[in-house]
Amino acid sequence: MFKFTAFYNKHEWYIAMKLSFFQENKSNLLPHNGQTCYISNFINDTHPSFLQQLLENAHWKHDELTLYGKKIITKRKVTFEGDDFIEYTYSKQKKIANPWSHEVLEIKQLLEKKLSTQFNGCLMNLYESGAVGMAWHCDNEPELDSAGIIASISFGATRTFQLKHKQTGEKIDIKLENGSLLLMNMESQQYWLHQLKKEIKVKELRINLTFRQFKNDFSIIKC
Ligand SMILES: O=C(O)CCC(=O)C(=O)O
Ligand SMILES: [Mn+2]
Repeated sequence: MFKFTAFYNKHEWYIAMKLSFFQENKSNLLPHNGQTCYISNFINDTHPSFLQQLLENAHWKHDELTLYGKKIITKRKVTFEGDDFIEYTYSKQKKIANPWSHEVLEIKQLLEKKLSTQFNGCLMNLYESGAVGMAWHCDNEPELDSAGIIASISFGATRTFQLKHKQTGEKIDIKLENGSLLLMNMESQQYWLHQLKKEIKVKELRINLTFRQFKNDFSIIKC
């Protein structure tokens, strides 16, 4: 449970303060080395059409990665939206942000209001069914603000998100439900890997929006 003591480090304070809007205290799911918090029903029933709108309107494309020198086309589809000139390179592939769509902007504004912070990019994932997942990785690219957070919103099928400590191998499972919000600070990226587990029994699709905070000096200043 969050306690507002002087012993929190910079990152813990950050998340604790960002979470102060929640009526009930939310526990950090990690035993050490970072913070990850789960909030169910962040997007409530008043927004039932988000999944359909995102499915129809976003520019979905199979993701391309370079792993061990080989180009791989994933089953997962992705799209990247963000402020002008935001670029994101992961797995040796550079993505240039598409302009914010109406739906994603609406969610971004809700998040920013609730968390009193700002996001300048959102990587979105589309998993057609439980047969599609995402392998172990961490999101610690240099263009992300090391004092920032990643805010991950889920729509559609409930899926299992797993965290694994890089040194000790400790594992934590989190069920990500429709409308939920998962917050991860950057310290957790340093010490923990995460993956979206394949679950063959799940037949429904899922869309995930990961709002990110890019460093300002990585985006070119508009003239
Ligand atoms: O789909 C998810 O919940 C995980 C997404 C993720 O880890 C990523 O986009 O980096
Ligand atoms: Mn990730």
